[in-house]
Amino acid sequence: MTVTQLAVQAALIRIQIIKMVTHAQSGHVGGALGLADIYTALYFGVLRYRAADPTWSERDYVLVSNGHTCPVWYSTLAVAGFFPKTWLSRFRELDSPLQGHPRFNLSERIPGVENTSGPLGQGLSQACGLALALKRAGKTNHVFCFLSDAEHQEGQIWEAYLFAHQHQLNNLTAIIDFNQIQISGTTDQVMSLDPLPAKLASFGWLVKEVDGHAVSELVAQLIPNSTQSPGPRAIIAKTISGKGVSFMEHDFHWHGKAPNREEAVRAIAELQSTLESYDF
Ligand SMILES: Cc1ncc(C[n+]2csc(CCOP(=O)(O)OP(=O)(O)O)c2C)c(N)n1
Ligand SMILES: [Mg+2]
Repeated sequence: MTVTQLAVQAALIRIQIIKMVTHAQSGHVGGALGLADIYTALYFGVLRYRAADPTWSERDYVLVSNGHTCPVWYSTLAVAGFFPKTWLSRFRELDSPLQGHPRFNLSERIPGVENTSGPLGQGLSQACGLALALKRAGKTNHVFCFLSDAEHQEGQIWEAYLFAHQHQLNNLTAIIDFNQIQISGTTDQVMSLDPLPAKLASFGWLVKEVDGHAVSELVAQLIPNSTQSPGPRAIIAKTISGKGVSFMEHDFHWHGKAPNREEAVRAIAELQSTLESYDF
């Protein structure tokens, strides 16, 4: 895909996020909107997968630790063809496959969803186990794990960083949504993570800091083995929560609030106007 096509895809995903959370009248828009460019770069420029065969043995894996941001995951999976877009309108309904936090069940798989998430702090441990198993089996699948910044305030994350370094998991990439907000304020107000890059480097990880909205740069940085790292990689993506909707950007109050109808109409109009700015 060209850079313009990727940007258009990201805008369409953002519109879908607004629609599904508004329809459900609950869910998390801030982090989801902020992550749309990274999900787009990953799924349409980097990952190996077959949407029609989601358990293809050679696929790369995406695990999500910050499960509350799943509107962006579900929207991306639908656009990529893992399941019909009609599923999105049942987001958070009782018995819908698309719950407010993703669930993984071997006997009832949701195409493209590889882990259960919601309780923050656990996803990197899940990803470490998977990456170690793949490595020991001599497989070349790569494991990507999305994390939020605020979940770095939990101890289990740091245990996983130690583990991945110990086992030199060079088939593992952590993508950190560094939006500097959390449920009740900024990360600096609640419990500062600074200096996060130096902390991760001191744990033996290769650290890259990227602009989480520069799609082509993201594609280049996310490609596995582009860095020839002997161990695990962390991509710290500087993002803007609520990106693309002016009245949601940088505002932690939109971490987990559903727009009302009038706000949704305004948000979608803004996102559509960015679409019109692209020269096709
Ligand atoms: C273990 C655990 N504690 C608390 C919560 C409730 N909770 C949901 S999101 C969140 C923090 C949000 O900050 P961040 O993870 O950075 O997400 P963002 O708002 O940037 O999307 C919290 C405390 C949770 N999901 N899991
Ligand atoms: Mg955050």
